[in-house]
Amino acid sequence: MTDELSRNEYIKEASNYLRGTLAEGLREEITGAIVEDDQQLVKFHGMYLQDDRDLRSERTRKKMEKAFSFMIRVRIPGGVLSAAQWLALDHVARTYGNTTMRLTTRQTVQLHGIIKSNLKATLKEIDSVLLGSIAACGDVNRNVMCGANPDESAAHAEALELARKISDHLTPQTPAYREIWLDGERIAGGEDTVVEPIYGKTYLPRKFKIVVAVPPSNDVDIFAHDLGYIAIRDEAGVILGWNVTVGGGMGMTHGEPETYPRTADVMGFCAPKDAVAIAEAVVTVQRDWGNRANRKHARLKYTIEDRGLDAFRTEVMRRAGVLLQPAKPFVFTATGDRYGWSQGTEGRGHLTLFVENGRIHDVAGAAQMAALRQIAQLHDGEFRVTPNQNLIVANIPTDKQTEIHWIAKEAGLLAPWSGLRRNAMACVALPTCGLALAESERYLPDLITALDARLAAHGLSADDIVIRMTGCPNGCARPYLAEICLVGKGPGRYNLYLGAAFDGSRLSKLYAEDVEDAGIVATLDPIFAAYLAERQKGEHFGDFTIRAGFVAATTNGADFHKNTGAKRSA
Ligand code: SRM
Ligand code: SF4
Repeated sequence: MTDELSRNEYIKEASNYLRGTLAEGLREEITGAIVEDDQQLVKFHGMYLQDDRDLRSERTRKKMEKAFSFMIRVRIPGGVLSAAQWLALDHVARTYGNTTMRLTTRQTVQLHGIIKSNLKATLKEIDSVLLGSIAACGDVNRNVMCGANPDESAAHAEALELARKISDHLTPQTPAYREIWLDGERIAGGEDTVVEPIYGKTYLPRKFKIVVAVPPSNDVDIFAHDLGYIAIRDEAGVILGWNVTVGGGMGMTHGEPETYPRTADVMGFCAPKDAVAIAEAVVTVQRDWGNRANRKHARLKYTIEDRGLDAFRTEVMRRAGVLLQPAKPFVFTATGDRYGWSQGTEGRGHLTLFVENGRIHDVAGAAQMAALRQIAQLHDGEFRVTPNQNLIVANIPTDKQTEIHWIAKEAGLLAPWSGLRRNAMACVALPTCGLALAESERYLPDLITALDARLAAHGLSADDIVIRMTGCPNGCARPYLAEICLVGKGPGRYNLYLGAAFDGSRLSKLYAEDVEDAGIVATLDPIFAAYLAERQKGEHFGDFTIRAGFVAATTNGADFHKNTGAKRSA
């Protein structure tokens, strides 16, 4: 190893396949935290050490340790859970967590507020329903996403099968997870090729994300991910193979233009039998070519910018032993979820629920945890977390549909929402996220109420407009692909980006910097008015803001920071 490697590379190398001193740290009762190197390693086990940021200053004043607890992210390929699994997650959230469940933008469930001494009990209960959190975070392949649109049942089943196969194939093999959390027998270390045949001792240079999409829905936001598969079907709906996309990503840092979000490139088309081999080859090329010195330049999107798509494709084909064919035509129409009932096969129905920003809790007038628990006790079908932080109760037999409908309605999971709210996402941000610069999940609902009042005044309430907010530029709610994008800059301040495509294919552009929260409505209102007055038939808001000259189009990630700022004064 050379001195140029980032600190995390040394931590991984010395960790004995992700063990570090986690087992010892768990027994250390004097603190609710774990040592710094283990904080990096525990991510590979699907956990983050956090503290309640609302309590920070008070505890510092009282000379107390921060209010430490852990967030556990469960690995759920394609977001599909059985009713029994739902009930187990609900139980651990109420017994050990902060009594809420958080559906994420990658179709997983996060449990917040678990103190160190409860980690093992929580993970054992999760394991008892055949779920786990290994590799939900860390420098490895994360949860594999899969389109959730219930109108595409047959294709969904095949897409889900691929997502699960890829997920299994790329799950780390280290026995450390079983040993540490589930009291499994300790197994001695070994050669990299034996313990981790795909990753080796130092795993990947950075996180890695894979999705499977079924057009015309782009609910997974395929262009935001390191690797993606687009189902290509014949006229009868049979999947002929997959277009493969590479090099998407959202994260950037304010004031560092060498970091930027990027939309993925379509690299070619592969037959169904080759899809997993392609995934392995893409991962190993990134393992070997990715930047291990600078973590801000370590994602696959930068490897592809640095080496070029052609060289990358050639190396992937060589390693996989597969000749990629030219990509086939495909059309995406939208990134949102399809709410309400849709018809499945054999008389079964699917009900897509609206869960605001993915947070399930029991609050006055909306006992959502209780309602979903009741549904899970009634229903032996599936629960599917969508890529938009919502939930589908899938495959409900006819005789249970009315009862489930009313339980969901009563809990506020079915109410009619405006075009803006039903297309909204916010990341978690404060108080748990250590990287948040501004509020997000706790603020966006109120902002939407204020924006909705203006949209109603313009007669635009029913129009689908995608809005996303994050508390920092890391991009956890994929904001740069939203037609209205608000990114936290500091307490109560946001950068406003406009001009992304409704189908998720084009990034936005900076329109106004450092907008105070109180000024967001006034900044957008004249643009809404112009949209009403000047839009063409069927024109989406993001396309309009470019055609009408409010922002320049971003055609490629590397242009993201060029030609920014308001072009037309509102
Ligand atoms: Fe994220 C880090 C939450 C999806 C890009 N993300 C974090 C952490 C763990 C903060 C930290 O490192 O300390 C956040 C925990 C907050 C909390 O209290 O729960 C966090 N990310 C989330 C979730 C829960 C947001 C949500 O509201 O749903 C999503 C969990 C996904 C999952 O279940 O696996 C989540 N994060 C994403 C996405 C969207 C996606 O993957 O589709 C992105 C952008 C896509 C991408 O990766 O490029 C994303 N998260 C990041 C980044 C920036 C990565 C980069 O390349 O720069 C960080 C920070 C980092 O890695 O250094 C980050
Ligand atoms: Fe935290 Fe930033 Fe991700 Fe929001 S975007 S959850 S503030 S890391």
